[in-house]
This record gives sequence, structure tokens and C-alpha cells, in this order.
Amino acid sequence: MDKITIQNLEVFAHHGVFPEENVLGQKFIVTAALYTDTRTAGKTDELASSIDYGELSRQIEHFLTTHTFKLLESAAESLAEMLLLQTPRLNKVGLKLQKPWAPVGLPLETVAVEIERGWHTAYIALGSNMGDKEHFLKQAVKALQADPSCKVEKVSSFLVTKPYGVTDQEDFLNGCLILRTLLPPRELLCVLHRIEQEAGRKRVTHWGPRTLDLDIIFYDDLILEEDDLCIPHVDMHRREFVLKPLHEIAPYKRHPCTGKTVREMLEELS
Ligand code: PH2
Ligand code: MG
Ligand code: MG
Repeated sequence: MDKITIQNLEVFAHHGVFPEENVLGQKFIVTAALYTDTRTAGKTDELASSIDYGELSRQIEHFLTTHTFKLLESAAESLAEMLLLQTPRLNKVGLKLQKPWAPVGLPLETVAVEIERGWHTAYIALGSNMGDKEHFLKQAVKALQADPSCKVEKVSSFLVTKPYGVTDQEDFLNGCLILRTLLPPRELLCVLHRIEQEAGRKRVTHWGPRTLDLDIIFYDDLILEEDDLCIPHVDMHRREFVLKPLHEIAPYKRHPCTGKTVREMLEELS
């Protein structure tokens, strides 16, 4: 990906663990790598098609002088989040925050924290088979839209499906959505669990009736296999109630392990 760099921007601010640092202040040096596609700006010569590094430098300066953090880690984390939320076309940001006068009492040149943060694409399956199913699915979409770290990009239609697995229960209403998110997988899972809770979800029996079920199907091309979280969803390729709505919004998305598209997986099922 193309990038625009702001190198060694000096900011006088008050971050630090020691109270003296918060009172006296000191020099901070910021380097920011702004990952964005510069092709359109490159061809049109229009600033409006790019990211204005002058404007961003002023935003960085303003943010670091109007907030006070103890840790360089927190300052960098919050700064990255602000930049990603406020800057159109910014896909990813690399930040290096240096504190050359850090009160360590030893002759070091500088200390620094470096992070990379960005937008990710998650594919979420929605399901309900209790109460007002459509209401619960719509509530879930709304709750995700309301989260500042999430942008709902596409929502499939909702379809009535026969229960899969444990079959002696009510029919389901299922759908899928595409989400752009700043949250890493585990934090996204926590948000999904919170939304399930808000819909009155009770975890009574495994695979039993539920007001709302939200599952991460894909997260970028990530492959993650842990006890309580597997991405891609381990059974998605066998589930028509996932593949059908997903096919509406992402037919060419490929499974990162098998390389098959959603369309191919759906065709293999029927
Ligand atoms: N969810 C399950 C088990 N079975 N069947 C349908 N039709 N739809 C679901 O969402 C569903 C299911 C476990 O999450
Ligand atoms: Mg499920
Ligand atoms: Mg689930």
C-alpha cells in the first residue's frame, strides 16, 4: 500500500508517569506513516483526493497537547484511533512516539513506542429463533452501527431457515453483514457478546433456541485457532444458512485456508 510519512514532528506535551513530567512537560517526537491509496491524487493532482499531511500534523499536535497520558503506549493508541476515525481514506497508520528527554537518569538517546493500527474487514453471521426474530437481527445491525469503532458496510436480506444440528426447535431467521472495524478479533467478539446479552440471550443449552447469535465468519484473511475462538468459523462451509446470505454480499470472498470462494462453497453444498 502507498504511504505518506510525517517524520520527526516535535511536540511539547505533558505525558508521563511522574507528576513532574505532567507539570513541566517535555519534548515528544512523532513519526506517522499514513497508509492510503495515492493513485487518484497522483493522477488528478487534487489535494482533496489525498490526505493533507499539514492538516494531520496540526491534528497530531493538537491531540497530544490537549490530552495527558501516563504511558507512551496510551498516547500512541489513542492518537492512532483518533486519526483512523477522523481521516477519510486512511486505511492503516504506523506511529512512533519518542521521548528523548525521558527522566531515566542514564545517558540514552531516546525511548520510543511504535504501533500499527488499521481498519479490518469482518464478516458476521446473524441468527435468531426466538421471539421477534426480525427485531433482534435489526437491533444487532443498529448496535454495530452505533459502535464508533465499527462501520456496517453491507447487510444481506434475512431468510427463514430450518434448524441445523439440533432440529427440534423453531425455524431461524438468518443473515450476514460486512463490517469495517478497528477492533482486533477478541475485542470484536466481546462487542458481539455484549449485543447478544442486550437482546436477552441466555446461554442455556448448547445449540439451543436463542434470541440472537452473532458469529465471526471471517476476519480479513486471518486464521486463528484457539479454544474459545476459531476464525474462520469452523463449520461455515457446511451451513447453507451462512453461505446463502453471505453469497448475496460477498460471493467472491475466499476462505483463507481452502482458497474456495463463498460461491464455490455454496455450490458444493447443493
Ligand atoms: N445456528 C446454530 C445451529 N443451527 N440453524 C439455523 N438454521 N440457523 C442458525 O443460525 C443456526 C442453526 C448454532 O449457532
Ligand atoms: Mg452460531
Ligand atoms: Mg455464536
